Amino acid sequence: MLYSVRMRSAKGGAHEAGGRHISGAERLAEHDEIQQIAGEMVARALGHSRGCADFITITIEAVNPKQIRHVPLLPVTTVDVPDAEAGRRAAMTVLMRRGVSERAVCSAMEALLSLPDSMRGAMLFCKDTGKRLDEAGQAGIRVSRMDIADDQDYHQRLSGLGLTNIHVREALVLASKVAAAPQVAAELCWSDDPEYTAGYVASPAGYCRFTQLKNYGSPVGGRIFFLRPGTDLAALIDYLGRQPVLVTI
Ligand code: PML
Ligand code: MG
Repeated sequence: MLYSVRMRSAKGGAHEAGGRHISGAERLAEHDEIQQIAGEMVARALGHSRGCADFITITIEAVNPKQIRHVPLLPVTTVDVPDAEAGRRAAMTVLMRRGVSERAVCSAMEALLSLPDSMRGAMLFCKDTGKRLDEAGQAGIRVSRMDIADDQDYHQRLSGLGLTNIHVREALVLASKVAAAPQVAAELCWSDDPEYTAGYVASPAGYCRFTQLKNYGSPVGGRIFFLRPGTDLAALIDYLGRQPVLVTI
């Protein structure tokens, strides 16, 4: 039996009460891993570079094994860029190659760059018009209930690419779940951790990292999913948040 172990934390009270988002985490754990994983999540929320959380919620919930879906791990490439502006230009090119219109790419960049602070979830944009489609406001749409199927293999794979940090570990699993949704043409993300400047464009074609998509020291990052026109939003939001997914190598 696997359990969804998930955490979200904020400072200044709960998210719903106006607290500032600090961090979130998602795992699918075996019974005897739950305590350790939950403990690590609490430690992260209390020692985060975005601030020390004063509201932490951990949810632990059994997952019906029959409901688990397997999706493939996206192949990873890294593009070294000299600064964030160059990174964003390169990311725009990749997004357009993935079928996102120039208008939508520009409106997404503007939306991320003008965020007053990071959101805990993602924004959903139409890949053609560049209009925001969800009504989740500053909370955004959370991607939940996913993990890698084989942790050791994953660690080896990432280490072989020189990628050992927790940001990649988590983001690549999330992006693999998102890219497996047929309604999603592509994703754009950069980190909200002030000391982490990297970000990526993901699609079924792969996870393309850029070493810099924002300036060092900025606590503002986020995610945008570009949807195909005609997407059933409720079905997609249900998949993203509720469908348990194991990512396989
Ligand atoms: C995050 O901090 O949660 C997002 C990280 C995005 C980039 C991860 C990577 O280096 O590939
Ligand atoms: Mg973060």
